[in-house]
Amino acid sequence: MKRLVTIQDISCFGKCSLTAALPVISAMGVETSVIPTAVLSTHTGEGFTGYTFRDLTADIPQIAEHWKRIGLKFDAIYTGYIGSCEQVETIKRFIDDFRTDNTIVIVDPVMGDNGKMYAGFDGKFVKSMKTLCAQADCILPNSTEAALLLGTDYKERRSEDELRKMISDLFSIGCKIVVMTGASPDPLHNGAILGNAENGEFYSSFCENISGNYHSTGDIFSGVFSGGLALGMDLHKALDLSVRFTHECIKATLPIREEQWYSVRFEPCLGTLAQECAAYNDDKQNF
Ligand code: PXL
Repeated sequence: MKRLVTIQDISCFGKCSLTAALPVISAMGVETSVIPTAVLSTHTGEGFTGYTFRDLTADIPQIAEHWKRIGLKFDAIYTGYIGSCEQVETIKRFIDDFRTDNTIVIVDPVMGDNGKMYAGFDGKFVKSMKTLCAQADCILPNSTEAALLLGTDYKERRSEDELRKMISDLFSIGCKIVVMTGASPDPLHNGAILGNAENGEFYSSFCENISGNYHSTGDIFSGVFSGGLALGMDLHKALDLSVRFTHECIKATLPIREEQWYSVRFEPCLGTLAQECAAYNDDKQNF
């Protein structure tokens, strides 16, 4: 069984970060370990104010020390929301300690959406996040985060060529694979574009666009993509699966959009995801 560790906060209410990544990646048949970076009463996105925030940075080296003593190894390390520059440095050390030649490191540089930074982040944090991205095999920014990492202006819509250019510019940070999430080059389509610096290839995967902003879709997308890579899927398959699953979650949310304004209803979609990944695993074992 493949094993992944995901490092991100636990927002007790709001179905994002760990409370989304853990069920999704587990459903894919990947053993999922977690390092909670902070405990928040809710996520910090639009609609919530007055949330609590308990920083767990000091626990991370202690967890790492214990895991080293018991010899834990991971096929994938996937980082999401990180609360401070200091925490970024601690996580970089964790990656240095646990990365092997067979570990894939995926960094979702969670910093904002829809042209706005999430509460509590600033330019210093962007610089710090860039240094974490430099350690990754693969980064998954949305277009807001890509603009922050590149120091360019956010634009609501960019053509596919413009998005590819941004991806190529992001290679200079040092990671081989860049996946631009929430890519919507025209009003009818939404999905993701992957660029591979090693072979110069671009690959796009789109679904029909559903208008509106849906919180937590970035975390769900990154969870499925990371789980897929941990299972050994090729980049195209992992990208197609992530785009399709995220789209299904948004579709499942539409009938209860008013009450689920803070996230998406991924729960009814987990069964199909589990079946698809089990079929992928069985098929792979036949070769
Ligand atoms: O979904 C990304 C995310 C994760 N964790 C926390 C957040 C957000 C986005 O708002 O606030 C705490």
